[in-house]
Amino acid sequence: MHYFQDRGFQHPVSSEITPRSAYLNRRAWLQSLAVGGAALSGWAGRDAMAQTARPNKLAALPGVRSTVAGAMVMDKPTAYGDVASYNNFYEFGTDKADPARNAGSLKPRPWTVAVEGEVKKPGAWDLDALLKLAPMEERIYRLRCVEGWSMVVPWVGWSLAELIKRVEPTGNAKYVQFITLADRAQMPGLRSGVLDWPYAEGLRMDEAMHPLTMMAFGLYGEVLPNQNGAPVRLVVPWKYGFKSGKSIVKIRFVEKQPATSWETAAAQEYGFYSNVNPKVDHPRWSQATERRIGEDGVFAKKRPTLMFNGYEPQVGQMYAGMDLKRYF
Ligand SMILES: Nc1nc2c(c(=O)[nH]1)N[C@H]1C(S)=C(S)[C@@H](COP(=O)(O)O)O[C@H]1N2
Ligand SMILES: [Mo]
Repeated sequence: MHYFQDRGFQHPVSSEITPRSAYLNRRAWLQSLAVGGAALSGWAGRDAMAQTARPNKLAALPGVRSTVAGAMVMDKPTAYGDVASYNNFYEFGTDKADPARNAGSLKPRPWTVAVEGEVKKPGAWDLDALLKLAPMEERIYRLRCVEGWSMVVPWVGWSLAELIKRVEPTGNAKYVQFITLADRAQMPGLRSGVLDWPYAEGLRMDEAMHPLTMMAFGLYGEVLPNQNGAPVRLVVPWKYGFKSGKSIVKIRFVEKQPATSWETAAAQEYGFYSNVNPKVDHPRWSQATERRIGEDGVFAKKRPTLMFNGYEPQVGQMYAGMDLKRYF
């Protein structure tokens, strides 16, 4: 991946500056000059430079570099091949390789997302309307799975707040529930009883409105691979990955804290909040460190897990005064 090129005018961390990577960076830059020379002048050129190189596997879905605080982490993005082949999507099987193998049966079009509950403007949003709802942005987020691994993904989408503003929540809307597709004809994993289907997740209203909370339609400048939650998924980067429901079909605004599939399955292990927190261990394992996918050679060091997955400056205030051991 042409990673350095994507950092705009920021500098990579010093440990990553090696002669070889500097050379590769320069070569990528020269190639971009050769193919896109005209686009390099002015703002359009800057936006183009900000975008992550496409793998050319699926339809293009470009996004402009996000200006949301915290939206562009400095970590090197995980290779597309890893992002699209090491997945949790239990509707297609519980093995990491199952979603990529089985999700070909998912039909991401036509698609509608129903918005209901405590809103003044309930209704069904067609995928094409959602794609046009707000400008597409590229955001490079860390994703930390509760199992102890992490990735860095260049998503394409917009802040969920954009949709929430348009549907006008009532004063009774305190939480948002997300329901994802559960169709036995498309999803072989539904035959297993590992979770209650459909997969359900939830956020507090302020979490849902936070600019980092994202509706993602793509990654690496292309539409989402089915195994990553096509055609639209949630991404909540400071929470464990399971809060980020894939292939969303319903968004419901409610007054009471909604049930979630993982809490229903094992309430002692998976709380409603599920903020990434290295100081609150899972009952069966530590959450202090993580394995970054792509760095898993024999000599790879584990990385320390960061409070709120590194997004504490942006999200910490929402939890001020809360006992995070109790509200895990
Ligand atoms: N519908 C649905 N969404 C889901 C899951 C799932 O099994 N079903 N797994 C979650 C978990 S545990 C993680 S870590 C992330 C993984 O996203 P990725 O495969 O795109 O990396 O998706 C989340 N969203
Ligand atoms: Mo996960």
